[in-house]
Amino acid sequence: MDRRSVLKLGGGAAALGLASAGFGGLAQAADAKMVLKAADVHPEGYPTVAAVESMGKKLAAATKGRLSIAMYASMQLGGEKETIEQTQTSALAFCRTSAGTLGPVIDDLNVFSLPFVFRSTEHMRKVIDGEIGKDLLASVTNSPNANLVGLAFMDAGARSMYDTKKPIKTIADMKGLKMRVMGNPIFVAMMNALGADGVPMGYDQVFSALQTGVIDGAENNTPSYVYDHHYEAAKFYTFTEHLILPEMLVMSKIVWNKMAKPDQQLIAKLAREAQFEERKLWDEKEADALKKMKEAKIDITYIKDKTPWQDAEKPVWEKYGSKYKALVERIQKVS
Ligand code: GTR
Repeated sequence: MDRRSVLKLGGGAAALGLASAGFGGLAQAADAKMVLKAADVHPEGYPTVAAVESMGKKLAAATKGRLSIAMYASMQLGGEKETIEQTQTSALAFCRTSAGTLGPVIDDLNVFSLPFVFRSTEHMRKVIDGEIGKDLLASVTNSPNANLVGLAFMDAGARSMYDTKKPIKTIADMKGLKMRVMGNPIFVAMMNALGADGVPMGYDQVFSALQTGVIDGAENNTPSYVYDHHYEAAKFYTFTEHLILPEMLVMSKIVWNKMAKPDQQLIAKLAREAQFEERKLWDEKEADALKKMKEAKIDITYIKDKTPWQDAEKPVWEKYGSKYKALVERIQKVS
């Protein structure tokens, strides 16, 4: 592609990875070969990565290779905040991210970041698969400043505490622990409500922060804990399951708007399929992660009665929950 063509393409060209030689600008975009760039913080083989790669293969098959997806896994392009920003500016076409990291960009999503908002992962699945999920994807797309299109939700199980120091058996054991959380004020408050010290930090820094003692622990689901290596540094895992936080697949609105309607429809359909494909992979990966934790002799604690943990989070609900009251009521009604 010559320099003039590149200039003509403007924003979005990078994410589209317009690969075909001789592509002469947007007027011909409908038949141009596009490699859509996607990013994920997790490594190859992780359910979210595999589901988006599979979506890319289906996209390539359906368009005879005209559209495809190039996955940049393992934080090659930075942490989640960075990849969201790259998607907003169209340096990336897709970003798979946690709803928790997107909350500061699209406020409605913060409803999922309220501790213990779901009764179980089954409850969460029904919510993201149904009308509420649809409405929240629309909130992403309709958010005037986000510049993103909400395509799909994905499973991420339940998040629990882990640390390098000692088994966490009761809330009292949380006292004074420096615990990493995602960059969202709700999570800092959530940790502080338990007596710990919530430290917001990008996911790309967590492993080394655990190793060097910059933090004492973090919280995450078991596949992230195992496959992103945190379990090599933090040997104590406690099933508090305080957050059941779905993942999201979002697209750059700049890139989306450059696509023909049938391509948009195809992408939306395949993203919805990826939501269910990831779920199957998720269940397998969770079982595998637990097996690996046992093999590695991780000190595992189960919390039988979560009521004290839920009660401790009441101040967080009081501070952050009231504006999501209507949405929370809808969520609670889903059975
Ligand atoms: C993982 C999630 C990532 C990221 C990470 C984190 O479970 O899949 O998207 O949010 O947690 O804690 O930052």
